[in-house]
Amino acid sequence: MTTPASATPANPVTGRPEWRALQDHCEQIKGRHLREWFADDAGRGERFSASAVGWYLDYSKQRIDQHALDLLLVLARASGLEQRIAAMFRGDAINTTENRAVLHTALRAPAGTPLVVAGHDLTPEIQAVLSRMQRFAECVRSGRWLGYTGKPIRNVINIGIGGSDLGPVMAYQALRHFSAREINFRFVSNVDGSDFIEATRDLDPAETLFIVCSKTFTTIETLSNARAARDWCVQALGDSAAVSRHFVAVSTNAEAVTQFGIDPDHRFGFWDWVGGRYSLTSAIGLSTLIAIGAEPFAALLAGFHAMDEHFRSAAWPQNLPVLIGLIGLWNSNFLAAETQAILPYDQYLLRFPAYLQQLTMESLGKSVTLDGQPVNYATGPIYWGEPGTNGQHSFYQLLHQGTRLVACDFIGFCRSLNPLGDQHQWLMANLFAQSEALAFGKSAAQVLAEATPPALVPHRVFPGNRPSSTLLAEALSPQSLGALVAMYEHSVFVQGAILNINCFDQWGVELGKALASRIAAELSAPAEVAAIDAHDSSTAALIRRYRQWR
Ligand code: G6Q
Repeated sequence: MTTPASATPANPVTGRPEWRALQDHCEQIKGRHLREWFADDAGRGERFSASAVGWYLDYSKQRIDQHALDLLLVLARASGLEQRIAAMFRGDAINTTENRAVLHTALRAPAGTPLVVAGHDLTPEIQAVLSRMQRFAECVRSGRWLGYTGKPIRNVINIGIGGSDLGPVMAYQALRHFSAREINFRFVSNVDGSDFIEATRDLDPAETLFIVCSKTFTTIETLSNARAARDWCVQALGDSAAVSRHFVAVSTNAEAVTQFGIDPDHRFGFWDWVGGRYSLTSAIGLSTLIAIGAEPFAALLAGFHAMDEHFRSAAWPQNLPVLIGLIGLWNSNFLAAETQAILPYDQYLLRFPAYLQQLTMESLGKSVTLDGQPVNYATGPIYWGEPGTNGQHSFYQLLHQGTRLVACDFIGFCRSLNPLGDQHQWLMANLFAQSEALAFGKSAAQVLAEATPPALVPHRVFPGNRPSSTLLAEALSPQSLGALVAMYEHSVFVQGAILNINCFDQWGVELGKALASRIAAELSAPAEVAAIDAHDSSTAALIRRYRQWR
């Protein structure tokens, strides 16, 4: 959706002269092909690039010119991005609908960096939790933490959902190369019992530790799975006292944790100023810390922090999160790309697209401004993706020849963690080839010149001009992963600031939860009591069918 020309000047986003200027400029350049831009400027590939904190960003294959970039930078400034960045780092309550500060950046600041919010220095508490996490992780890793029957822990299961699951599972998968191989790590999130059953079926409860991650400790999925885990454990070990050796919790809700039966000393806390999808560097990262150990975990935090500092202080034309955010805005709001593919050419980043999907779509999927006014512009492109090269053999067809414009982010590493013959070379050759093919395509003349039968020519033409960025680092490591995640976190912030929406709430998840609670009661109630007909005719018919067939 592009902005309607009738946007009122009063509109704080599309009414800005800077926004209008971008629309006008977009009209002028959107017919140009990347082939022309590269032909006209031999230095384009180098010029439209930036690097920081071990990451190189090439955005030359975006359909953008210097003037568009300059206008975007002006728009960002006019939108108050600078002040908003300062407000976030300072601890202002920028999550206005929940009246909360947004301080995930404080979680990864080095010890000894005071952060005083409302007269209170947050750093000592943050460091105290981190130290407890480190001691506990070391105990588990070294085999000193014993289960109820005296056996060391060989299995760690993280129970959580959304922000209390996607960060831990993504980080574990990403950093598996650095993980303690003698411990199995599993992640249970879905309220579907199959998730829990499959995760535990081959495990010995006497050797299993559950980390129940829930900021609120009220989430139905997590509490259902935690209860199933408690039953599984107590039944096998024959004593409810076993819970204290096999369960720890990560939560802000001390009371509910104790009520559940988890030893208060085994609770790792965090704070309401950490949003779920921004919580990987809080105690929610406990499973990651157990997996990789204290030093690599510190390197992960350092990677995050280095990118935080880069975001806060680097000049915007070289600022990776600012550039990624502005390009995202350009693609979505001016070129009308509805989706953004995340294409990591690294098997360890298997869950990275899913992680980013929550980060971006929960943050930017809003249709009212900070003041509650309806927006008249697109927000929140659809993020999706798969690791390369698998995607090439499935959905890349649409990227190359479909009718939709899909913006792509390629992510790759120059050194493999598992060199195997020439396979890494092939992997990276594919990455570079895909971005080249998307940008430049293949014209009818080129296809014909290959002696293609004329009837086949239209089928073999690649239009090109499909925008992509490429992110490269030397190698996947805790440090480079931390920087990568922070880069995307802040790019979301940049888009939210310009779009004038709240990136830190998620009211859109509430209605379904409330309806599910009501329907759950109706599914189990006797037919004469269940108020099924109070629903619309579709929902009522589905409920009746379920009751009949179950
Ligand atoms: C993330 C959201 C959401 C949240 C889950 C789990 O930003 O807030 O995904 O993380 O709903 O919530 P709890 O941690 O409270 O169980």
